Amino acid sequence: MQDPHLIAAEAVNAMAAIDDPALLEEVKARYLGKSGSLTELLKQLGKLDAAERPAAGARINEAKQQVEAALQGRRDAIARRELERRLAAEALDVTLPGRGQGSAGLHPVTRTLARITELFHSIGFDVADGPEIESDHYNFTALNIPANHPARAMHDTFYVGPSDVLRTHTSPMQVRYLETHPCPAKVVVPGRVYRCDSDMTHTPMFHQVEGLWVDEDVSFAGLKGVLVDFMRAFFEQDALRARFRPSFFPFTEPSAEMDIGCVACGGAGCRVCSHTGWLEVLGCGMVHPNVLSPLGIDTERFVGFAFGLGVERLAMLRYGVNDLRLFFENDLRFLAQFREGAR
Ligand code: 2NL
Repeated sequence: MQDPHLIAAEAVNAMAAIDDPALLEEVKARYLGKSGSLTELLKQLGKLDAAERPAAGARINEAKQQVEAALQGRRDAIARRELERRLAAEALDVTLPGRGQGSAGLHPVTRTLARITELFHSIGFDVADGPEIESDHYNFTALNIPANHPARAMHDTFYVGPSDVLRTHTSPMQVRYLETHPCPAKVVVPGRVYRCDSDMTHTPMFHQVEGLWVDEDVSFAGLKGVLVDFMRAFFEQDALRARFRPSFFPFTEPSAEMDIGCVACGGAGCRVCSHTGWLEVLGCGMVHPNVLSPLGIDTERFVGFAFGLGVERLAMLRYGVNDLRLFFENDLRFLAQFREGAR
């Protein structure tokens, strides 16, 4: 019988220079596999005298252990080398300064929202906000939008339950405000609103500011004065022209839409105003008695006016942004232009 220790020495020698794990397993098979040379020796044990077997068996096992130890040593060395290679390849200098050192700023829509509410606050309007998930009672019924009104159809409204919706305007919060504040009431409600609508000029979420003034002596003339003054202050144009066209909303009567002279061309006609010289900027009207009466407000004594405007639209006009989608992409090259001081 061959000397198992010689075979082991040969195996250890053969493995010593191997770096490739697959090659290493091949060499292992040659010695320890089913028909490996040490395995073959074990099979020959039976041919020996019974007296010689224990000692021979022990020597073979010793030799196998030597080979296995060398094998494990190689496997560990290969794994260690692989780890070192990866660590070197993926080296990271954690002491380098970070890249995000630019200063942050408010989003242009946020800035516009703040500007609008500040202007109304400066003439005595309270500022309130409320839930974005509303019951159809507050979003529709309380606003004189009956059950079969087209504004309730699925294609306009995101339903989040059988009778809960993502608010389609901030008016529901104004109803809540009237429930909790005695008249006279004078409030603006800024916030996110949702409509199931998405194209070049509509996003499923946008921002609105609605205003409401209920008192004994508010009038349509007062409504016009407040809104014209607001637009002149917002666009910083003292001579900004304005006009009111008759319109319809279920919650106001009479209702109107307000146009201002185009702030891009001064009224001469351009692409921004579709060559009309006018820009539609908001909807408004005298609050419908059907909205006030159910709230216990005496409509013989109190009158209200209300308006709603889109914040993205005013932000586009003020900053000269020609694509609504820029507000939602959050590309820092766009946003950086609106940092404080960038104007
Ligand atoms: C638009 C039109 C409008 C209102 C909103 C309102 C709220 C209450 C009662 C009556 Cl609680 N009206 N809000 C009134 C007229 C128009 O918004 O085009 N918004 C973008």
